[in-house]
Amino acid sequence: MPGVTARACANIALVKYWGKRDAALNLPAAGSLSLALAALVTETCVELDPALGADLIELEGKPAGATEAARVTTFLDLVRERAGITTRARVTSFNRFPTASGLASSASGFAALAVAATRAAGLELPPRELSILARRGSGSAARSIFGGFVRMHAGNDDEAAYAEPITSSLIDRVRMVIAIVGGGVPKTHGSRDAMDHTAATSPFYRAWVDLVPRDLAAAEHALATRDLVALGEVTEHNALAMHASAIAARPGVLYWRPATLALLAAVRTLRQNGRAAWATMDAGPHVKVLTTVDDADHIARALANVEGVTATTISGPGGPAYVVG
Ligand code: 2P0
Repeated sequence: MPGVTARACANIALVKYWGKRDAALNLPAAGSLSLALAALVTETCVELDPALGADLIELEGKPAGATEAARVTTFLDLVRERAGITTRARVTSFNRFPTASGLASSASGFAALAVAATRAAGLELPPRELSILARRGSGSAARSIFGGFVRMHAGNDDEAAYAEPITSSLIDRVRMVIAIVGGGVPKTHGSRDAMDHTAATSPFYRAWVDLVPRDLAAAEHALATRDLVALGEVTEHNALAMHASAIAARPGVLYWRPATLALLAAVRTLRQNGRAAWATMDAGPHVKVLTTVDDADHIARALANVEGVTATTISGPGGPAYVVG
């Protein structure tokens, strides 16, 4: 049987997802809002093969580790159950990310897997159904089914926790500059464990969950009114609030390195000098800067000079996940 190949873009949340209401269904505790990035693409091929006794999973050209393989097989089981089949699959996946970017992405990975695996199993799911399915693999993957700006609904059951695109003419103006912080950074906490640990132990977790709906409303208003400054302000504020809740866990979850703080300071200086620049950080030390087409080159050059930054990439908005060819 021929394989099906799909591509999906990674996304960066402007209003973050950090915490679950239900681990079994992977329901988020709150909504989120993201921008898909064209520069960060995962390509995944799924080939169903009746001769296989078990799924064969290869990531970046190497057999997947036990934990990753189990997570992919659990996801494929959902697809097989839905399609009424039991055939095992050969899965190969590559991140077409800038070299040594240090940006692993479960979002683009599970979105590409959802699209390729459903098609290989003979299912034709509409995008909303694909986003619900991708969520079961990874919460942020629900957003990577769509391009541009995307809102994820918290939902209170499986069918209500889906993503959908948000139309805004700001999409033509925005860019993201990714500043990679490298050089001997110890392995960070995986976001799945870290968000559970934050929810269980941080005195600021409840405040974080209560904050998100207000930040989502502000971000959606900014998109509707084409107000980049308002979008940027809520983006930086929301990232700092997410990290504050994580830092206050016991023990604290601290992703930042000295260069992360230097980048945050540099972004503030750029802003004081009249540039469009707002920072956001995820489950790692890297800093992503929301900016404009006009300012992106200047910002990338400025951030490349910050000590501890090993690479910078400029990305435009990405499109939806799709089957190749
Ligand atoms: C986000 N992150 O909204 C946030 C901000 C990381 C920091 O979504 O457990 O890998 O697989 O649902 O999707 C990372 O969380 O977590 C994430 P699971 P996921 O982009």
